[in-house]
Amino acid sequence: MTITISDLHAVEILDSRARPTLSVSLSTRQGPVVRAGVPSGASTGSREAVELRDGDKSRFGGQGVRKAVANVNGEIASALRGRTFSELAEIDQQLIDLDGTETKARLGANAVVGVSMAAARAIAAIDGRPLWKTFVRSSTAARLPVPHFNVVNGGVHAPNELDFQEFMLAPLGSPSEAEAVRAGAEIYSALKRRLAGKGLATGLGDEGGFAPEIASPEDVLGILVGSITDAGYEPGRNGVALAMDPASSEFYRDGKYHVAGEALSSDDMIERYAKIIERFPVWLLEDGLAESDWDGWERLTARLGEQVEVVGDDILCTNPAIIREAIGRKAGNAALIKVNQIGTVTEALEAIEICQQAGWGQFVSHRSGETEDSFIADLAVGTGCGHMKTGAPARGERVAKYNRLIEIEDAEHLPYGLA
Ligand code: 2PG
Ligand code: MG
Repeated sequence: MTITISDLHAVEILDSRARPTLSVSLSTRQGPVVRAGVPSGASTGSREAVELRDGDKSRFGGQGVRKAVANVNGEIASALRGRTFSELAEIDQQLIDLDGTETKARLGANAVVGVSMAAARAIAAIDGRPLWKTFVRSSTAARLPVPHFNVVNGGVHAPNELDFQEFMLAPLGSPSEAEAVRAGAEIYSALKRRLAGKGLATGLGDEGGFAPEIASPEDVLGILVGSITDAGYEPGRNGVALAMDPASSEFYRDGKYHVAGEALSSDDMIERYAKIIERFPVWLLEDGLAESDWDGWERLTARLGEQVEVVGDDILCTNPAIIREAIGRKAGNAALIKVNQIGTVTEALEAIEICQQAGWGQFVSHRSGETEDSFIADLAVGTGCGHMKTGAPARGERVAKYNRLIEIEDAEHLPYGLA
């Protein structure tokens, strides 16, 4: 395979939060013309690749991305136009070299990742293969991931009093992707009825989950278990389990975790999680502790790592070097994988591979600000990572990814779930 880039063109579009982002179109001399939409986070890690925003307060409150767009249409297009490459890694290396910073801040990680995603898609199109097949390596088989539906939103994703950011349904026991999505949708509806029945608001947060005024995480988990049962499913690993992303960096201040009016130490938090895991069928805990609390992460993993998947998001930032350090320190046993957090598809694939070699989990993720691009569904399938989160089974930008998984399953029979 060779790919010759004949043109690149970006335009400023909207993400799901009414904030500007980029749509990047890439044309090739081989024929295919493809497009990619760039996601954007709200609860970001401090070591993430850096988005370029205009800062011009007269447009979108300073959030415009015209500079990033101009970088794609100008400098990046000039560097890549007419060039022939034999693989994605070569294109991504060009982008990294061209930017020249650690964090992709000069050209903008939002500009760079859009080009990288489009290039991956173009290569698949030239090969005449579905995108997911280009991510399959000989060492890992493709699998359909367990979808993790974020059905209750708090933290910086919703204006309610709930400090924990995400409460997810994980249909680990479903027989197929389509049945897993059905379970997510049916339980989502049951949850809406249960919340309404309690007189709680059923308005939505940024990822399409409900944003009720509930302060206690344990109360939310209780309602979720009830909703799973209401919808006729079995709570637990043989049926539908639960997962949480407290995104605790957001409520960590002065060495304490501020949850529902209490100020807790790292060890208090760990014991709180231990009790939660005893009471509720939680199988995965992401960002249980803050990104700066490395010693806490080591203790959390030692205490609970046998019982649950301990996923690092803000602390790891999909960064291969940081993931290697965390593996060495036994700080966590899985990494969240967000392509825009590191800035190129190749580096995200490297992060996944490092985890696979270390026996760590890899949890592919959307961002809270999304477009209708379903790229991550293919990434999750092809890498065989086994599980993926992309919000509630509602709202077009979330559903686009779940629907893509169903379409992949329909086209080719692949095993479902964690290996
Ligand atoms: C997270 C993500 C995605 P954001 O914390 O895991 O759910 O949120 O995109 O705002 O970082
Ligand atoms: Mg997170």
